[in-house]
Amino acid sequence: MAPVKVFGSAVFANAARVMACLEEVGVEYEVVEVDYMAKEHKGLKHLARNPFGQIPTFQDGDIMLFESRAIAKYVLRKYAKSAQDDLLREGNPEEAAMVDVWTEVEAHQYLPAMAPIFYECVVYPARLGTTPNKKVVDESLEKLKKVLDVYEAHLSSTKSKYLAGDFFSFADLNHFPFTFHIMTTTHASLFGSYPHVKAWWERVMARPSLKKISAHMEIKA
Ligand code: GS8
Repeated sequence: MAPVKVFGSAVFANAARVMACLEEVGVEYEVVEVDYMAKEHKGLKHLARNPFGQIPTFQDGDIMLFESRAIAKYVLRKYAKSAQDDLLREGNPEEAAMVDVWTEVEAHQYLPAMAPIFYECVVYPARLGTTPNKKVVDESLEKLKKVLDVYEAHLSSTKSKYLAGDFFSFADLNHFPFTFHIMTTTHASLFGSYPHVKAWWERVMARPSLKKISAHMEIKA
């Protein structure tokens, strides 16, 4: 069977999310490079894959998908071989609900607070050679601290190893790509003020799938 294809390399955080899921379920995949600097993602060929002209897109036979979280869920639903592989915990409505809650929290609280720091301190310096806009970064750090306060309280009160319970799930994995990049900046030190969050992150990064993908994520000009 032809391997599934991910359009966009792991340099793109949202593509890294998809690849992490493929690694988790052990599916062979082909990475098709999309030349971001040449704006290939805005060209007709890529727009046919994703009308919003974004990376990643994903092909599995006749099915073409975009939106990394939707792709990732498709991969987990289609290819998880055992209940242990099922990072969505679909066999257990209560656990699945907790996975959904922390997946939504990542998308709607965590990432919006973190994304401006990611762009200012990682993407723009690498791609455009700019220095971070201090006002934008400081405002985002304040927002991120408020979000991390909630994570710290959650992890310490539940005494759970992971966000949705004592099992690694899609909710944890979703935090991987952007947090990984922030951890390459001086703002990694922020996590030192949140011992439960820091310990959770170390557990998350011990996953072989994430270690493997993280070796390919460095953003260059
Ligand atoms: C976001 C994709 C995205 O912003 C998803 O797939 O999860 N919600 C979508 N992709 C970036 C590259 S990855 O950081 C991208 O394509 N940016 C260019 C653009 O938006 O034009």
